[in-house]
This record gives sequence, C-alpha cells and structure tokens, in this order.
Amino acid sequence: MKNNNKIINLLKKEEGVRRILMLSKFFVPIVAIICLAVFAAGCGGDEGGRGSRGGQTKGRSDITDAALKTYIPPGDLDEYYLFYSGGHSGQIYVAGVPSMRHISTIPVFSPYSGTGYGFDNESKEMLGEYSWGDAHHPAFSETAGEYDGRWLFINDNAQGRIARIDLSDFKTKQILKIPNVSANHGSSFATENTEYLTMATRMSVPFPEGTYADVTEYATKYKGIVAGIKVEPTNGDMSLAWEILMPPFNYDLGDAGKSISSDWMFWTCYNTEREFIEGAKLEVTASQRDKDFLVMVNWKEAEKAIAAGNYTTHKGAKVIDPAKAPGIVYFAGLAKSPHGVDVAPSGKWIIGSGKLSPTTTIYNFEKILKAIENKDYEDEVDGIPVLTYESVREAEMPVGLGPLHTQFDGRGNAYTSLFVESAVAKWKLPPYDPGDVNDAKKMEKYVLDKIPVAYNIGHLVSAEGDSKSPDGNYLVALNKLSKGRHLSVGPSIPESGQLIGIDGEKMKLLYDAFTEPEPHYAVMIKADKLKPFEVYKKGEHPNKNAIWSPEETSITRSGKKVEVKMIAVRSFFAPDVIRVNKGDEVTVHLTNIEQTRDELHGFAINDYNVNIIADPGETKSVTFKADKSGVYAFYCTNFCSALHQEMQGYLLVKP
Ligand code: RUQ
Ligand code: CUA
Repeated sequence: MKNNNKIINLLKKEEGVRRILMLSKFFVPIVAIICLAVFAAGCGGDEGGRGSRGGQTKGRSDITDAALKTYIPPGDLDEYYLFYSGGHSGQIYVAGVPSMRHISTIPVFSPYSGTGYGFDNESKEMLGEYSWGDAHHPAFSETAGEYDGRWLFINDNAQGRIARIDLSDFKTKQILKIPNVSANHGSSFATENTEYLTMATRMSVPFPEGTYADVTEYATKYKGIVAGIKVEPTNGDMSLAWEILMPPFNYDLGDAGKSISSDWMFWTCYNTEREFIEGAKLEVTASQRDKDFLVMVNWKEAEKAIAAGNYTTHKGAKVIDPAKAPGIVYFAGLAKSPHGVDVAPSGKWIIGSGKLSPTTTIYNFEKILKAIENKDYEDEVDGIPVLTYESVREAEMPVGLGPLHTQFDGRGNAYTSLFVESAVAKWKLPPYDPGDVNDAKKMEKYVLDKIPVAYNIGHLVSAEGDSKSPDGNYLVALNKLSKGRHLSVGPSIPESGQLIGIDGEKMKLLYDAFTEPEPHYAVMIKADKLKPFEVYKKGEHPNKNAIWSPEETSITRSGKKVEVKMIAVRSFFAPDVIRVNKGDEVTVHLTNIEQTRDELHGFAINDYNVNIIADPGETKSVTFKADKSGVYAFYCTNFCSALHQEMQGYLLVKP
C-alpha cells in the first residue's frame, strides 16, 4: 500500500514534469533567445571575455541577430542543404543552413564503415584499386541554369576521376576514371543543362598516360588535358566525350558558362612558364610571368570536331589537337598565378582571381566573342590564340590580398574570398563609370564591404550561388585554419565553416561551425528542391538477388563457390547459420525486407572484415574467401530494435 502511494506520487510528479516539458517545447526557444539577448547586453564591453577569444566584438545586437537567424528549434527544419567536399577524406558532408548542423556523410572515394560503403561488391568495384580520393568541387546538375536537384557530381583531384551522387537516396552511383588526366582539379562543373561536366589536368605529365619522359623534357614532352564528360540526361550516366591536348601548364579551377556563354567552359591555369626545374621550387619558377591565362573552350565546336573525325585516339580517349582544330580553344591573359574562375549569374562576366595579384579580373563575354570574331590576338601558344587582354577585359577589381574564389548574390554583387587577408570582399559587378575602369584608385569605390573571417579562407559558397538566380541571403566561408576557436583537440584542428548573412548592405557573421578535413568547395540548394525517397520499395532495388521471405532463402554450392540468399528483418537473419569449407568463396546476398524508414540492418562477420549495411528494401552482396577455419559469429551492426543484440548467427568454416 505504502509502495503504491509512492508510485502514484512519482507518477504525479512525472506528469507535472511532462507538462512543463511540453510547454517548454514552445517557450524554451523564445526564453533562450530572450536570455541570450539579456546576457549579451549584460556582457557588453567584456573585451577580455568573448572578444579576446576572437568572437564578435561589434556589439550585442549583432549577437542577438545572429542567434535569431541561425536558431532552428528542435524538430524544425533548415532552409537549405549544404553539401561540402571532404577533400582527402574522400567524402561529402551534408549540413543544414542556417543551423550549420551536420546531418549526414556521403562516402564517395573512400570506404566508410558507417554505411558499409566500400565493403559490398558493388561499391568495392566502384572504388576499384583506390581506397581514397581527394574530393574537391561538388556541382549540382542543372536544367536551364538552375539546380534541378537530380544529381551531385564531384571530382577526385588525385586520380583522374569524377563521381555522381544520386540525390534521391544520397548515394554514390558512379565513379568514372578517365585516361590522360593527371590530377583532375578543374572539375566537376556542369554546363547549363548538364550536357557536360568539366575535367582538367592540374599536374601535367608526359602524354599519353603512362609514357616515360624525364622532367628535363617537361616543356616539350609533358602535356595537359582538358576534357568534357557527357552526362546521359535520363539516368545521369557519365562517359568521356572528348579530350583536348593542351600545353604543359597547371590547369586549376573551372566553371561552365551560362546564357550568352552557355556553349563555353572556362579554366584558369598557372605555370604558363611551362617549366619544372628539379630543385628550383615550382612556387618560384611558376611565378615569373606577369600574367598567366584564362582558358576558354567552346564545347559545341569540340563536339563538331569529334563528329568530323578531327581527333586521334590515345588510351581509348578521343583527343583533339587544337592546333589542327581551330576555333575550339582560346587563351586570354589573367593576373599572375590564378586560382578561381567564376561565371556571374548573367553569364556575361567571367571573374578570374590571381592569387598573387590583389585584384580580380572581370572579362566581358561579349568582348570575348568580338575579339574571336575579329581575330584580335596578341599571341599564340602551341597553336592556341591568345586574345588581346585589353580587348576582352572589362575591369580589374582591387578586392584585396590573395583572391581565390567568387560567388554571387543575384543582386549584382560578387563576393571574393581573400586567403592572405582572411576576409571576404563584397564588390559590385559591372557596369562601371567608363572613367573609372583604368584607374585602380577609382575602382576602389566598387568594393562595397569587407568582413574578416577566421582564418585564411579558401573557397566560399552562396545559396544557389552557381545558378542563374542566386538567393542572396547566406554565404559560407570555408576557412583553412580555425586556429582554436573551439575546444582544443590536439595539434590537428578542424577547418571552419562560417555562416555569413549577405541579405543586407553589410555582411554579418552569424555562426562558426567546424568541419572534418577538408572542404574545398560547397554547394547550397533550397531544401524543398530535394525529395529523397524513404525506402526502396519491394522489387525496385536494382540488385537482382533480392528475396522477400524466409521461404526464398537459400545456400547453394557449385564447386568451391557458395552462394547465400539471406534476409534481415527485425530482429533476425535467415538463414542464421552458414556452413562452408575452408577455401570456399562465399557470396552473401542480403536483402533487408523492411519497408519502414530508417530500419537499417547491418551484416558483419567477426574477424572476416565483412561489414555491409542494407537500407529498408535494399539488397547488398558481399563476396569473401573463407580462408580461416573455425566458428565466426555474424551480427547486425545497426541498432534496429530492442532485440538488436539478439540479431546474430554463425559462419561455420570446416577445416
Ligand atoms: S580548390 S580551396 Cu580545389 Cu580552391 Cu581548394
Ligand atoms: Cu538489425 Cu540491429
């Protein structure tokens, strides 16, 4: 009786707590914001506190504003998806904006045991002989110059590869390796209707791939390649369309044209000195010329050359020699050691950033077309015309030190990352007063604002910033160094991603987030453009070995090969015992027969390095050699139910 009363009292208390919790669901966020505002107001002038840690020192109203703009109450959703590249981690990270919360990791070029990627036969085959890649520049598929939410592409800067992620299930579906492209950096930018993706050689090597020539023969035997990757419009399948043989420069970043420039692709290049002198430091030898080049390729003309048979085949690639196929490739001078090239939303302004010049160069695409028509050339390199700089350049913008990349807001402004200065410069796109363009001092007035970032910004991304209609509200600075604006985690510290509000006249820092290594670029898309599905519906998964009931399970042997068709469902495997002989080659086809979202099942065999995971309705296959005799337990790695621990079985390997 006494005990009963105790329980009743406890329950009453719990009900009270529950009510408070329910109310707090609505009040806590508001109260938190008010408290934050009050707290912020109370700590004014505390230069030794927040300020000295490198935080916002501008005033409390900024902090309150930032809190209001980035606070997403529990259960609420963000406005944008941010996909940022994981660099040499080989992955893509997915976050929400404006909260900057990390939501998911998409493995692309590296195995990821968290999702079993790189362990099942299909993803293993996609990764091929490599267990890593350097994922740099994600690009959305586009229709009429707008993000269509179908696919995300990303390049591998280490191997000549490019990958496609399907945005209906957020999974890597294809990795394409192409020959002759050494270090594919200027990639994976998509043309206006995703006709093509770009690829380019960052580090020239002897041509064709696999040829041996000493570095002393760099200037003549080494070559660069720029390439067009065709995308099949129905299913996104990528294939190599053409390659163009280029002088041995380092082709750096790229972009595809829009509207007026939609038939064109652009790249920057450095080391137009075409030298690699052993021991002489490339940073020195590649910085001698006052200008390097902007590269312009007309892909429609490249298509025509291929159709006319004006190419030779090397390592299976159709290679165009621009000296024999005029009208495809042009150069124009660009400020020393350039990095980013970015096409403005109108397609008319092409922005090139020279790292060693405190300016960005703005080219006028109408003038480029005119110069081509008039054969207005100032030089020629390996048969490629160099357009007269003064004829094609609109202006040089004195943005500041170390300009790398440029993004747009759709209101006529551009935002350039300044690596050396650790800042973002906001500046006005043309038109300019004609009296100003040849006077650097006068051009300064078009640089409208600057915001410091922490620290050494590489790339930056604005909401829908590569489309024809950027949203102009958010920008993320992807900084190379965070220098301890977070709890210390030892000598290797994370990079930082800073959310900046760009909807007003002045840019405002809103949030610091920290990321795994190492973002080189990101893309941001409106959340409602993506409609990922929730389960693979019965019968729809492409793996042909799906089964859907315990009756269909089987273990069949043919010679030394054993094939297992297995199901996983809360909370058992069928079959749950697999008997094989030492030396057998075993293939397990695992179907997760759940049709409920988020009901994943893993299949891991202890000591056999087997770890696959099947989403609801998905079938995964894994093949391994039973080369160790004994008894090995297998189990489900994904916590799936109260009886998840019981979801296990045995692999018996007879000696
Ligand atoms: S790149 S920031 Cu591929 Cu600019 Cu690294
Ligand atoms: Cu299935 Cu845990």
